[in-house]
Amino acid sequence: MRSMSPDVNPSFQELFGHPAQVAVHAPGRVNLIGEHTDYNGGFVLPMAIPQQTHVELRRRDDRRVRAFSANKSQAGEILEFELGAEAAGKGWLDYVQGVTHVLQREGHTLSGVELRISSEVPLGSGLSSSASLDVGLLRALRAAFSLPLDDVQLALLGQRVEVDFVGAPVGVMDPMAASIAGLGVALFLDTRHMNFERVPLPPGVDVVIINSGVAHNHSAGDYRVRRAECERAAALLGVPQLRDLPEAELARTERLPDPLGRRTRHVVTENARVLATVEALRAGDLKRLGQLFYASHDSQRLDYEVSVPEIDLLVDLAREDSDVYGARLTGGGFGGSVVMLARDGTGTAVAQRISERYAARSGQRPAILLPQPTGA
Ligand code: GAF
Repeated sequence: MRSMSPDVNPSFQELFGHPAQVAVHAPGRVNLIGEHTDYNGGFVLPMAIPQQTHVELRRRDDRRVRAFSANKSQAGEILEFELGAEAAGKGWLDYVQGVTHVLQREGHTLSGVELRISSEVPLGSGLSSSASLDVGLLRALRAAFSLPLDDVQLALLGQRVEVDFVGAPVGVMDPMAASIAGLGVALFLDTRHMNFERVPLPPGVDVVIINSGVAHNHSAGDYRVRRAECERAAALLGVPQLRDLPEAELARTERLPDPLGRRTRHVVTENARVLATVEALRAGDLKRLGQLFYASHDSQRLDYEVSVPEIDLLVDLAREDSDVYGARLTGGGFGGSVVMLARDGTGTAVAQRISERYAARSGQRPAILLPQPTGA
C-alpha cells in the first residue's frame, strides 16, 4: 500500500507508473416512476443522467488487484486483494471484489488488474452511484478480457454483485439503467420478463433533480425490511409476487395486518402508475404526468413509508411552485433526491428557488442536477 498527500488526485500514470489500457464509464440514473416495484416483479421507468462513474484499467501478469478511488481513497492510498481471496467488509473495495468474485464464479477467466475509479454521481443520493460503479467495473473487465457478455447479462451480474457480495438486496432496475438507459429517453422496463422499450420525454418539460443532502444506504435495514414485508404480503395473499395481485382485487389487502396492506397497495398502484406514465409520456400530457408524480410521492410517504421530512419538504415546495407539474422521491428512499417536472425553460430557475427555500428551512445543503439542457 502506498500513500500520497491528501490534496493530490493522482492520474493513472502517477499511481501506477504506466498508462491505462482501458477507459470506460457508466451513468447514474434517475427513476422517473416505479419505486420499489422491481423486486416485486413489476415495472420501472428510469433514465440515465449525465453524471458518470469512470473506470481506467490495466491488466497485470499476476493475480493481484490494486485499486484507487478518487472519491474514497484516503490520501491517495491503493487498496489491494488477490483474485480468488475476495472477502467482504472492506468498504468501497467490496464493489471491486464483488465484481471479480461474481465474474470468476460464473466461469470467466481474469488476471490481476490495476484500477483507477472516479465518480461524478453523488454517493447515497438515490441516483444509483453503486450500480454505476458495478457496471463501470464490469465494462472495464469485459473490455480488458474480451468477456462474452451483452449489456443485459452485464446488468444482471451487477445485481448479483450487490445482492450476493455487498449484501444489498436490491432489484435489477439500477444496473439495467446504468447498462442500457440513455439521456432524455426513459427506459420502460418490465423487470419480470426483462422486456424493455425506450420512451422519449415529450417536448415542453424540464427534468430537475434536487439532492436533499440526506444520504441513505441500501445495505442497511430499512430497504431489507420493505422487501421482506412484500414477500410476506405476497405469501399471505397467495400470489408469487405483488405484481400478480390485480388492481381490481386491492380490497383483499384490507385483511392483511398493518403495514402489509399499505405496502401492497403502494406496489400495486405504483405499477399501474408506471403504465399510466408511459401513456402520458406518449400523449405529451404533462398535467397528467405531474399528477402521477405527486400520487407516487404520496404513496411512498404514506403507504410505503420510505420518505423523510426533508424529502417531503422538497415535494411541498414543488407543489407551491406554479412552474412545476409534479415532484416525487426518486430511488430507494430514506433520504436521497427528488425528481421534478418543470415547465419548458424554467428548470434552472425552479431548481434554484426551491433549493434556496429548502436550504433555509431544513439547514441541509441541497445539490441541483439538471439531466438535460434547460433555459434559465
Ligand atoms: C434502489 C434499488 F437499488 C432498486 O433496485 C429499487 O428497488 C429502488 O431502490 C427503489 O425503486 O435504488
